[in-house]
Amino acid sequence: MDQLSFERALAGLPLGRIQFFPSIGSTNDLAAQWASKGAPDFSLIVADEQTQGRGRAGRAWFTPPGSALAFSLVLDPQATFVEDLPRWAGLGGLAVAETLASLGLKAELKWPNDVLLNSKKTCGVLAEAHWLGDKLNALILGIGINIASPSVPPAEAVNYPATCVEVELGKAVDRLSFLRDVLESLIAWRPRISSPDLISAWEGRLAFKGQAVQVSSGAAEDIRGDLLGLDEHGRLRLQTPSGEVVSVQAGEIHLRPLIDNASK
Ligand code: BT5
Repeated sequence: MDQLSFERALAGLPLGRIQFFPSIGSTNDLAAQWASKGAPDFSLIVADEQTQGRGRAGRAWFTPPGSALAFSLVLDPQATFVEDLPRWAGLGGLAVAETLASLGLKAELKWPNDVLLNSKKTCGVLAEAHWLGDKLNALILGIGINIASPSVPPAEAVNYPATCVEVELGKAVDRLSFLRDVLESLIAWRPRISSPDLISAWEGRLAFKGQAVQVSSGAAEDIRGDLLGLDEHGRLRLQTPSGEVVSVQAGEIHLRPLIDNASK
């Protein structure tokens, strides 16, 4: 992997600038610095290895060299309302799920930001708002995808079972063409970021739909209920045992089907 191979593989896509790093701390951190300096819309930072890859709330994201895709896009927020920020993580997950579907794999989206294959996590999305003063300047959309088996962290290092695309597909996958397909899907969906279509497509691939789940935020009390779907902002809709329908904000939230004893 090098800068030239990315430029060739992504030729013709309406991207901003592309920067490739053999090894970097976190592509999201560098993308945020780039956004402050006025990176053009749809600029891409991609790394073969991350030494400080991040998940939500400072959790670590494992990206060893030679086996994963780790990249961040600097996106013009296009007048997104703040309450619609959860939609961006949905956009990232949807693009990865569509790419997996084109390979014949059934991916499910575990709200708010994971892509599951065979009930195991194969991709995480980290969407971060970048503010300049009180202006939403950019959206940093970071996506990490486990492609080959060395990218799968050891079981004791993860809080949810993990897998990778090649194990689930049973054959080798070209990382560059996978990235191109994800970007094509993102490019196609981005103009519809505020549309009901995005929510329906996301909801159509939602994991645990109709099942009893528990959502915990660490700070607030856990909420239990049947997972109904998404509301118009991309928040999770649950029906609690009392029959009340509540919307849960994205953030420090973990989701578990109640029939599964896994704990996060
Ligand atoms: C996420 O956070 O899943 C978002 C991950 C986003 C990573 C991308 S890579 C490019 C860009 N640059 C960055 O620095 N980040 C983004 P969260 O839902 O908080 O899940 C984090 C948890 O997933 C960790 O605490 C581990 O338990 C688990 N984990 C870490 N690495 C993993 C991997 N490679 N595969 C599966 N699970 C992993």
